[in-house]
Formats: sequence, structure tokens, C-alpha cells
Amino acid sequence: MTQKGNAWWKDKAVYQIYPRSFCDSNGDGIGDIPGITSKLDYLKDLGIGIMWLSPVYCSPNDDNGYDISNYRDIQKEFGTLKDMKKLISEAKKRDIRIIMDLVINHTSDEHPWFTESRKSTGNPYRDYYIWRKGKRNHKHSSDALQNQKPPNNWSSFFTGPAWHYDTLTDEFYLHLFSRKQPDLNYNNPKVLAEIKEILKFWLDLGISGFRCDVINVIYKSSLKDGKKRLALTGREHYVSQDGCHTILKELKRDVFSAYDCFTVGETVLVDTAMAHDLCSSERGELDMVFSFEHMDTDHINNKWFKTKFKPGKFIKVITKWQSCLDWNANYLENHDQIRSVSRFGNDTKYHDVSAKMLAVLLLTLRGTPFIYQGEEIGMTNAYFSDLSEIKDVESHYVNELAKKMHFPPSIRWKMIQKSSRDNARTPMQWNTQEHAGFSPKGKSEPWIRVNSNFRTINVENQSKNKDSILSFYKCLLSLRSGKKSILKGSFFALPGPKDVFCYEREFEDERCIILINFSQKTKKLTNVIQSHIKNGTILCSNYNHTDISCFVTLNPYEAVIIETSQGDKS
Ligand code: ISL
Ligand code: CA
Repeated sequence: MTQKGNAWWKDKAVYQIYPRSFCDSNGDGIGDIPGITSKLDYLKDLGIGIMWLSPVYCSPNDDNGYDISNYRDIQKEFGTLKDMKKLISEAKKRDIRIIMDLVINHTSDEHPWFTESRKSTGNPYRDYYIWRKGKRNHKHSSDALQNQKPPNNWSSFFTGPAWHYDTLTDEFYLHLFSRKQPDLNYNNPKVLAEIKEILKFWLDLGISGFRCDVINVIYKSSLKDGKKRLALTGREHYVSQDGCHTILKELKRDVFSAYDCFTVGETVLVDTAMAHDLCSSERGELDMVFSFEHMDTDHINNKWFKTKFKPGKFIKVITKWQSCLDWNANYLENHDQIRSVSRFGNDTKYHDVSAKMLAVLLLTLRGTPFIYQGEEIGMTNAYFSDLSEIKDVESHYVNELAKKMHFPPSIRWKMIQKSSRDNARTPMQWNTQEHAGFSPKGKSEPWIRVNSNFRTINVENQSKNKDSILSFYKCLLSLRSGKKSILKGSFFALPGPKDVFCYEREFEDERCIILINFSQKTKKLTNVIQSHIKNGTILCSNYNHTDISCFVTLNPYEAVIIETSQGDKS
């Protein structure tokens, strides 16, 4: 065991793998661990230093692995513990660290703790979960459920009440997510003791940390009714509570501090102050957090009601987070979000330049960048054609709710087609062969449909092309690793034209200015920016510009990194 030394995770870029959709080695249509191992050279060549694996533990797959039934073993369809050990050691040979997903707000309802817990109110595992009697409904029916209401008015992240009635003991259990994801009870010290042992189990196997799923909602400080809201009624009783901070400090003290590892929290509904308290280095909780505010800039209320993307809002939110937190976990995509090029760029006419523009943003902000599989080749939304193609549990819950609310089928479908998480879960596009090279030829169909644009957008084509999005990512990752200003410099926003994000990164006497045009219009640079960059050197441009003289306008979606020197600051 090594004592945690330097913050190595600040210098590396992370690559997120959604194992089900990355690479299927045995042709059953489902991505697997040997598949991931077979792509390690690809990841090394790309230039990433850390890999985050979405859950690979045993799971009945109600929520694709985010419902865990055994924390100490690998889901059969993904392989075995032996395969996992091999992946860890092969990654290590290539200097790639692995972090795993840690899902401890809830387990699967098929986890033995829960199957025991259900059995009786006196079962030793009863208090591993949150069970309560319902409220009386003042109805008189022979059906027990008809006579009562859930214990409080909280709603679930996946729509509907956050409680499920269980006839066996005539009580309800709490589930902030799906019915098959009962929440653990962190008022029971035995639960945290179990979790600590699970963490050690994986850290001892050689993994380098965890992405902690919905970690800031694990502690419920009361079960009182919440203030009525359009979504997530009850949240004031569980978002970032004192009890959560206490647990995180305890995990750091008793487990993480003894290993050379880091943690990134997925923290929902946080503002910058909450995020600071969860991850500032002096508090000893998490090392960094994923926030959501920038992901909330293209919809009203929730992601199912999309609005036109307004770059100004997005730029303002990112600037705020860059300025308020010392270190951000930067991301534009993950397995829960639609594809960034289809969302913040343009996936038709400007596919190539806008995907590269987003790469510049992701890899030059202050913080650790997280690239999601396929982002490096500009994978787009799936444009599914029918509900039967949709696998995600959340989309189906939402469809049911919209049906109950009498939304016409065509509106329901539009909402799901645009916003379903499945947009990011289509198989990785490796080549032009059958199944995009995700599964071997002639074997089972992939578990989810391949995006029909795989013949043009794929790794093989882009590897051969020096001007591709993939080559651009490689260049940028290598540039980043050698530039102290980009790796660890301060962030300072500069006023730019509308829809253009301008900022400066500075470390000692090295300074870079980054200009990113989020619009399809040509933009004239302000005089201030022009004077800042006039003697600079272009380090990277998605239009292959190299000459700074006469650089006065930005093309549609143009992004440039310009190195300037101290002397030029006006
Ligand atoms: O995807 C979302 C909304 O559409 C988010 O609210 C998401 O549910 C939230 O960010 C929590 O996500 C994490 O925990 C969920 C799981 O379904 C997600 O895949 C995971 O990233 C429950 O474990
Ligand atoms: Ca497989």
C-alpha cells in the first residue's frame, strides 16, 4: 500500500467506458471485459491515463448495472474476476489506471441484503434499507394498499413516488431511482462498515479510485414531506446533508487515505457552494465532483423539455464553475447524456469542426477532463425510430408517466427520441464491418441498435486520416500533457463577442488564450482580444490555421489555442 502522494489524477485525462457498449469479444451482442482489454493499445495511443468503468458487478440489469446484486463479483456477461484482474494488470503495463463505479446509494432488490431485509420486520438485514409504514388513506378496502398512502410525498428521479409497497410486511421501502433500486440506510452503521470492506476489496485488487454514483444523496436527514415541486419533491431532506459529509470524511479517513487513489463524486442538484464543501482539498471528502448546471442549459425544468441551445448561458455557467471551484471534473458527455456534437455543436454540416471545437473546450478548461467513449470520433445521437428500440428503464418510466398525463404519442416519442440516455449507449463504432466492429461478424445482434452512421463515423477511418476528429483528440491530449498553463494554470474569462467563449490559462510565465466560437456565424474578434493575441503562436486550430497575423475573425465553430507571452498582456 502506498500513501497517497502527488495528485497524479490532475495531470491525466480520463476515458469513460460503458462496458455493455464498448467491445464485444465473444459475439453475444454485449460488450465485455476481454473486449476492453483488447482495446487498451487504442486507449494508450489516444493518450488517456485513467479509465473509468461504468458498473461491471453482478446485476439483474434493471438499470444496466447501476443495480448491483453482488459487489464482489463480475457480471457473467462481462466476464470473470480473472478477466478483471487481467484488465487491471494489462492496463498497468500501459500506465493506465482504472477507476470503478461505486453505487452505494442503493443496491438491486435482488441483492441478498435486500432479499433478507424484505422477509420480516425483525430480520437482521431489515435496517439495511429504509422501510416505513404507510399513511392511512381513510379508505376502506379489502386491499391493504388501498387503505394507505406512501410514508411521505417524495418523488423518484425516474418519475412517480419514491416508495414501493411490499405486501409481505405491509410496509413501504424507499427508492430514489427505480423500484428495483432500494436505497440503503446510512443511519445503520453496519451499512457503512460493509461498504468500507467492499472498497478495500477492489482497491487491494489494484484499482485506483472510484466514480461515486449519486454520492451526495446517500444520507437522508429526515423522512418528512418535502416542499411540493415539479420534480424531486423531498430533495431538501437528502441533497448534500451534514450526514453525507460525515460519511465521506469517514471513508476518506478509514479507507481512501491508505491508498494511492482518487474519488470523483457524481453530485446531483449541487450549486458551487455545495460542490466546494464536497471536494475542497482542505475538507478531506472527495477529490472532485461532476456538476450538472451546464447540462441544464438546454431545457426547461428537465431534460425531457428541450429548448434551443443558447451558447451564452452555457458559457456563463462554465465560467462560474471554473471561477468558483479550484478543480472541476470537466465533461460534456457520459452514459446519461445525449451526444455533445448533436447537442452543443452541429452533427450534419459542421460535424467535423464542431466536434473538434468541443474537444478544445473539454481539454483546455481547468480540471480533469472526462472523455466518454465515442466522443473522440464525434459519435452522434442515434435518431432512434421507434420506442421498441429504446432499452433504458428511465425512458420507459417517463413514457408511462407522459401517457398517464395524456401526452399524444407523437409528442411522447419526440421527447424520448431527443433525450433518451440510449442516445449515448449505442455500440462503439470501430469500423465499417457488420455491427460497426463492435461484435464479431455473423454473431448475435448487439443488445442495442448500432447508429446507422457507422460507415462514415468510425475509429478505423479516422485512424488513417491525419485530419480526423480522432487525430485532433490525440494531438490535443499530447499538447495538453506538455503545457503547464493548460494542465494546471489559472482560469480567467475574457470578454468576447456573443456566443464566443474566450479565456486565458496561465502558469508562471506561460500563458495560453483559448477562443471558441459556438455559433455558425463568422465572428469578429474584439480589439481587446486582438491585442492580447497579436504576437502569439497558434498551437492548435480546428481549421488548421497557423498564421496569427491577420487573425481577426473566427469561422463557424472555430476553436484555437494561442500561446502568448507575459510581455503581450495589455
Ligand atoms: O440521467 C439522469 C436524468 O435523466 C440523471 O438524473 C441521473 O439519473 C442521475 O444523474 C444519477 O445517475 C446515476 O445514478 C443512476 C443511474 O441510472 C445513472 O446511470 C447514474 O449515472 C442510478 O444509479
Ligand atoms: Ca460479449
